[in-house]
Amino acid sequence: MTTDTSPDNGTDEHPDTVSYEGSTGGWGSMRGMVQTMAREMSSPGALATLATQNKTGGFMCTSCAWGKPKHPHAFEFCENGAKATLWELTSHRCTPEFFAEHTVSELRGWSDHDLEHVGRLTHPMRFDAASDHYVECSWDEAFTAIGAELRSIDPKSAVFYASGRASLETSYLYALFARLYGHNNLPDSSNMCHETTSVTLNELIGSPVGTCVLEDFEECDAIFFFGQNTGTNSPRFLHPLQKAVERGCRIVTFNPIREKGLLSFTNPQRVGQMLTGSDTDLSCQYLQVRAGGDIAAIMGLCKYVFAQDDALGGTVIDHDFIAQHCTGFDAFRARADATSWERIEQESGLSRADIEEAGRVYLGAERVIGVYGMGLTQHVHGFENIAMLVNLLLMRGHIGRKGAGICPVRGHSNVQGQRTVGISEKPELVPLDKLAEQFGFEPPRDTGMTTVEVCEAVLDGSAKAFIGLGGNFLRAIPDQGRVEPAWGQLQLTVQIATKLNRNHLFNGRTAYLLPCLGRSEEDIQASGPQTVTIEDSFSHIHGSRGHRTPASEHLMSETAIVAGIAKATLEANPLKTNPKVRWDAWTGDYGLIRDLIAETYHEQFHDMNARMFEPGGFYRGNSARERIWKTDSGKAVFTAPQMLAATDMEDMPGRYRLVTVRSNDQFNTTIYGYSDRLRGIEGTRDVVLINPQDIAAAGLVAGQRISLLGDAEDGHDRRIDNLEVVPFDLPSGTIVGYYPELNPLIALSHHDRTSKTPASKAVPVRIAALGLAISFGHGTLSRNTIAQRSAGGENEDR
Ligand SMILES: Nc1nc2c(c(=O)[nH]1)N[C@H]1C(S)=C(S)[C@@H](COP(=O)(O)OP(=O)(O)OC[C@H]3O[C@@H](n4cnc5c(=O)[nH]c(N)nc54)[C@H](O)[C@@H]3O)O[C@H]1N2
Ligand SMILES: Nc1nc2c(c(=O)[nH]1)N[C@H]1C(S)=C(S)[C@@H](COP(=O)(O)OP(=O)(O)OC[C@H]3O[C@@H](n4cnc5c(=O)[nH]c(N)nc54)[C@H](O)[C@@H]3O)O[C@H]1N2
Ligand SMILES: [Mo]
Repeated sequence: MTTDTSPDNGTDEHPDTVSYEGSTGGWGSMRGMVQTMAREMSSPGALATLATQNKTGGFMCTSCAWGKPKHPHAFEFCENGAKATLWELTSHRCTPEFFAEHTVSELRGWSDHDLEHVGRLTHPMRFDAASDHYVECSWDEAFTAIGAELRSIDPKSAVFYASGRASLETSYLYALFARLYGHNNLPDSSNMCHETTSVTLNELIGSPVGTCVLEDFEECDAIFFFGQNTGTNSPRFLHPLQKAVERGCRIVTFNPIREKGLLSFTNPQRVGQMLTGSDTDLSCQYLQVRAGGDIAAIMGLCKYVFAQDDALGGTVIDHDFIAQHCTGFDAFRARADATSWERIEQESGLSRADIEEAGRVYLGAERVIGVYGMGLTQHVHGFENIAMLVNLLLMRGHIGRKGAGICPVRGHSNVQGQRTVGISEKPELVPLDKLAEQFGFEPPRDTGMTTVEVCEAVLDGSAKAFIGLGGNFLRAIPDQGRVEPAWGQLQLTVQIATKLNRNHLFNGRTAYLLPCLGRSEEDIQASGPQTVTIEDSFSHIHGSRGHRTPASEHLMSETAIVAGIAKATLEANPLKTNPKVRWDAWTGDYGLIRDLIAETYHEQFHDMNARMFEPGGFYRGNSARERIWKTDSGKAVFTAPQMLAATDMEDMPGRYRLVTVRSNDQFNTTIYGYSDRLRGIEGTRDVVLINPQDIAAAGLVAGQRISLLGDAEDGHDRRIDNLEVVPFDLPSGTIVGYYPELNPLIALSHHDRTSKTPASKAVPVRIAALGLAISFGHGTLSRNTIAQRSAGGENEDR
């Protein structure tokens, strides 16, 4: 299915589906922001704080990782960045009194929204299992108890998770602490997100991160966009996209959902557009690929390029570049030749004519950027998804040139940076020899656990302790229904957080909830107010300074908390202290930590303290951008994928591919509210979006309540009830619902084969309809039946 979105053909929404009439941005985004302010009763001055967001000398937004330009707009923030800040600056507080009123078991019945809405955590708390309450404790007590627990277990059974927000300074210390203590179990939210990118790009082009910088968007002629929802998840990206389109750049989008943000944009920073309600059309072609159909779609594009190259005497493909810089090209060509258009159409759900039209845009452009997000990474064959995009770009030498390149859009504001400075379970990505020399110790060399492996270790009892530096691990992972009940067997759980979330309600035998400063808040240490740094999606490093009064006088900075735990764990015996490890000094002056980072990663971070406030951030460089390929072969690698579908579940009647996505009113597991404005879904998140023909074929009706059943063939029952059927413009067989509510449907084993990133897209599920609802005495009995199968129409009970 494809839709032409050119202005003369712009009103082609499916007539009987739910959608949003406006464009992205515009007054709708203003209203979205104002609603969050009202809801959170954001503290006085919150608006003034927003004006310093993403500006030199101000603080860097805690929402997405999109680049911060050298010359920022008057308001360099978006609807969702503002929401994230206002959410942090709420005037609501989650106090010891609140915890005295509610047992932890009771709070498990609360929604994600209601838990965080209680407000900012104010005091360090210890979980008291006997009373089922959190009780106030002192920081000293917490650190001493945590240190004692950690010393009592094998370090290799401890997990130090990080959720992508904490600064480079905190992250560096956290990773150093793990290694001094004795493990590499440093999974990070990236393991559920762009780990597919880190692994694939590293193997194919010798760089774990994207090769583009912000300025490339000023020079590219075409952008090929795969599975990234810009309007919601990185709205500041809409500005460069709008400018690119206005100067003639063409955008081709592959996405099963017609996401508003990639269709049109009303720039809230342009008075003219706001007053006249006019907008800019973004995608020139919008291809509604099936979930998991991108390998096939890109194979189609490549086949078209080969055909044109043959027809035009080898002038289309950059054969010189390939000869000099690449390996694997012949095998890839052979694979493309052996792949029929028929199979490409079947697997992608797109017609050959549409793919060839996109191919003409590709060939008409001198500089092409490939952009992608979770729609490529969160698949069983996520590696091959990204590898195919690399193939497409390499064919015409679009990597390592200005205005061209590969651009994964990162999630958390410092998730890329956390990996850069050592939070990684893969020791080969960390300069361990350098750390050994710098701190005089022998770091562990064995590979640590990924997120999926942590879940397995919790299930089999081999994990003993979990520290969460931010995040909501237990809510973000797949197969929650299985992992949650096992969590209580952990000996120690520690959560460093700003707000209460579901993970905090599942505790180990010893458990602490430690409240930290947010990034917008002033962080004062022995040497005075502190700056922290973060790395954006484009490998640029920015200083960030909070100016707000902290939400409570009892908060500590993340850096101080990590150092406090480390010191209590490693220095209990004064005779064993390491003179090169100076937790108190580092906490007192973060500039000293930046000196350490600059020493460990000299080439990229030299003079970090002097450079951190450079407008636009300082660039730490990328070898692939210079066409230096740090791969095994020393070349950029073409891949001949073994499969055309990114899922390994066969199509069969009654089986659907479920895509879990974010709404416009959430940040991951933080649910701001119930308005997915840009998709026209209001008031609820308990929905399944289905194509109208599929609804009819399954014998369902719009508005009906159904259940979804996991369809992994591993013997575990997975089920979510009471979801409303919403007719939505989607490819047949692809259905959509919200993360994290639907996470219990995803089998732990359903992950990218190479990187182990959970495959939250194209999850195999079945539909069970509430059948006859029979009124019986006082209650209502209902019988569950599997819906009429789309093909055979047979019924089956479960
Ligand atoms: N406001 C806000 N901003 C955020 C976040 C947030 O929750 N809220 N989260 C942050 C984080 S951590 C991340 S990782 C990013 C996530 O940002 P995105 O990468 O945009 O992630 P998703 O919301 O999962 O949306 C994935 C997109 O891929 C499409 N898709 C699904 N399956 C396929 C497929 O098989 N093929 C193709 N081509 N497309 C597909 C979906 O329709 C959707 O448009 O955003 C970050 N920014
Ligand atoms: N089904 C499905 N599952 C997914 C995804 C999906 O698309 N579909 N996406 C995956 C992705 S891309 C990601 S990144 C993960 C996200 O997983 P996580 O990063 O673990 O989860 P978040 O929801 O971002 O974490 C929210 C919590 O972080 C804490 N927090 C907020 N700000 C701060 C701060 O400044 N410091 C500290 N210490 N804590 C803070 C708050 O207590 C808040 O409750 O989820 C993954 N799970
Ligand atoms: Mo993410």
